[in-house]
Amino acid sequence: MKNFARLSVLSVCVCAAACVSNEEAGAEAREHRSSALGAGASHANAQASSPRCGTRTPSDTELERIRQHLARRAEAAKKPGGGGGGGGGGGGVTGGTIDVYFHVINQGTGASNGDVSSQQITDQMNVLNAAFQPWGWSFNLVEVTRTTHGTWFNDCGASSVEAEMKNALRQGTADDLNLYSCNPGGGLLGWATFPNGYASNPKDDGVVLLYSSLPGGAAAPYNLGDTATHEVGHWMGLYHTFQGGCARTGDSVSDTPPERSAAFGCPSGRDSCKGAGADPIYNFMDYTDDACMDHFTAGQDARMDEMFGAYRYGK
Ligand SMILES: [Ca+2]
Ligand SMILES: [Ca+2]
Ligand SMILES: [Ca+2]
Ligand SMILES: [Zn+2]
Repeated sequence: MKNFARLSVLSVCVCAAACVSNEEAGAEAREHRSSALGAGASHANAQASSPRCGTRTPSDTELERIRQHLARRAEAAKKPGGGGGGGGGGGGVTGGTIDVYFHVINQGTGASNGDVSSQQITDQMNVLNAAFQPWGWSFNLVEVTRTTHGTWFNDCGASSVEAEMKNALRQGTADDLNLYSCNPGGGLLGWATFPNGYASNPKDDGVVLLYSSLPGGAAAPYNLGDTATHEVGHWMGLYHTFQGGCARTGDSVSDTPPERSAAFGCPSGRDSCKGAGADPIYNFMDYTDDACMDHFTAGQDARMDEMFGAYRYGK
């Protein structure tokens, strides 16, 4: 069961929207392939000497394509008579309940082998809900799967293994969240796919987490569950607050001040770009410690709502 809060004023011509999405899907597929080749293995983040997050950095071309798609939707929603029906998933949403499938991959019994406890999963869901509920989104755990598979557990960071694992386990459609916990290695805490990637590769859609990043895990200072918050932020359509450095476009969100590079620890008062205020080190989309990051902004909420409506809702 899903309940999504719809924007009643938002709606688009179903035909036009369908044509646009098909065109976009092809483009995203090409993009994904070329960026994967460029990166060498799997989800390497070109920007990061740091390991925290392996989510790929979208290219300027991809960002521009998304910007145009969102602008067309916003324009279509303003047209009188554009409010009818809303079939085909063309409507806008401001929040809702997202069904979650949690896939625990382990190499045996016990937390040290990746067999995280039900309590940790419950705590993780609570962390996600606390972070997103102020902005209208909640997460409903519908199923936990547990798989003992040494290769999936230890090599989930390799794209061929990741694909095999996801092809076997992923459930639901574009507006359902699949989380995988495993041990990707290389210091990676997790990575996510973006909403606009769903159409070209639905089985790849989801979030992969280092098992010990769950609340109570061993990955201190990243063991309060905010790796999942951060990665689900990507899954909802957000980028790193340091994306693009000090450039004005940055993370495509206007109320997160730009920052030159990722922040680590909790460097209070850091201000790495001229103007626009101090760096957003307390934001969930930076690289700071779990204990440091504590919020999304209204601008990020608007971005999540737009991205979810455009690429996930009803898809
Ligand atoms: Ca919202
Ligand atoms: Ca920004
Ligand atoms: Ca600044
Ligand atoms: Zn990230």
